[in-house]
Amino acid sequence: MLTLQQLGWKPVFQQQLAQFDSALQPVRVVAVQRSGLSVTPIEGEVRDIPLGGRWFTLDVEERPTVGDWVLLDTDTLAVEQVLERTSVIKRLSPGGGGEVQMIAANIDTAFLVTSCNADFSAARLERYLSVVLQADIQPVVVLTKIDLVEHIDEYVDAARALRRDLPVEAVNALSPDSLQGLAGWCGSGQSIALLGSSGVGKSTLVNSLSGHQVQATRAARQDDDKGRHTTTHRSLHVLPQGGVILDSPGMREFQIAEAESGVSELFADIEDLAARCRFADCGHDTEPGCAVQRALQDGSLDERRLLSFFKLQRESLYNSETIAQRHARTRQFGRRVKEAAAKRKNR
Ligand SMILES: Nc1nc2c(ncn2[C@@H]2O[C@H](COP(=O)(O)OP(=O)(O)O)[C@@H](O)[C@H]2O)c(=O)[nH]1
Ligand SMILES: [Mg+2]
Ligand SMILES: [Zn+2]
Repeated sequence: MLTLQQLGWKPVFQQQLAQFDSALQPVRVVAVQRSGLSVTPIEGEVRDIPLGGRWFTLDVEERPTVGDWVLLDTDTLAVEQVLERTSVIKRLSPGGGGEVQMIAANIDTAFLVTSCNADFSAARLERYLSVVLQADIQPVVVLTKIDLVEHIDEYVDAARALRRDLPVEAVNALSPDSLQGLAGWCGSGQSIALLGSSGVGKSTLVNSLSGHQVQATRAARQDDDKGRHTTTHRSLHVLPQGGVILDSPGMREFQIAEAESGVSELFADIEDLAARCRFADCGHDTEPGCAVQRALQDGSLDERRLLSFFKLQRESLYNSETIAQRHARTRQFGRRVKEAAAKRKNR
């Protein structure tokens, strides 16, 4: 039987219990299905439980997601409460319309997984980093498939250049011995999320870290080096080192949502430069006295990084507005439904 602590329970969750009925049982969400959840064992078994209709009237961000701690009524198995999260990873849903997609909650460390081949993209890692820093989660870049390339250092250096003090681990995900460097983040009480495209080796990492086959993996297609989606449900696994790891399906695109402060944190050096421009509203283009242009010219600032900063800043602002508009529409709709119901009553 796993204890709550072994599943990542922390004092911040314990403290929240005082305000709720003490008969409610805390369980952790291991997977989300269309109309229900899988949760950590009750009486020894992982359970699939339905999610009552009232949850679907709430915004997706308020509904339980993988990694959440929820309180169950043990008689009816109804989900009564989602405990306040310590962190949450989300992105803009690729479907559009300002929908947010939840990826994981209550995460301490995110492994940003990319392979040492065509998949490697500094720009994509910067997307993940913005979202992870925004959520106050420790990022670790995990470069996989080092057994397949000659010049590992090129990838390691490119990853290290993304942010000062960013941990970067180069591994062969198939070989447990090469994963020693990740152990420091996998200890008791730690919850780890994996972010990365399909086929980079996320499920392989989960298997090698677990010491046995817990996740289905599939060979990447040879022709274009893009993997197929083999992880159908996000899922949570307890590691021998004591931590908990969440596998997730590959993400083809990762549009950042509401990550302004994460973007600022990742590009703090550029923001510092911008603060030194002669004009407060400098566009960092042709303005005289532009400290950003000066840094570009003297080589202390990389043009790729600058363009990436502009792009992510714009994207984050734009997406935050789209999300805010959708929230407003949902609220308005809710009000209209209530008004209509009240009118019917008064008739
Ligand atoms: N040679 C080698 N193959 C790897 C490595 N990591 C993953 N693979 C292979 O890449 C394919 C995709 O891995 P998988 O874990 O399913 O990727 P996921 O989509 O990110 O979960 C599988 O065939 C793995 O065996 C690695 O470090 N080295
Ligand atoms: Mg997988
Ligand atoms: Zn400027």
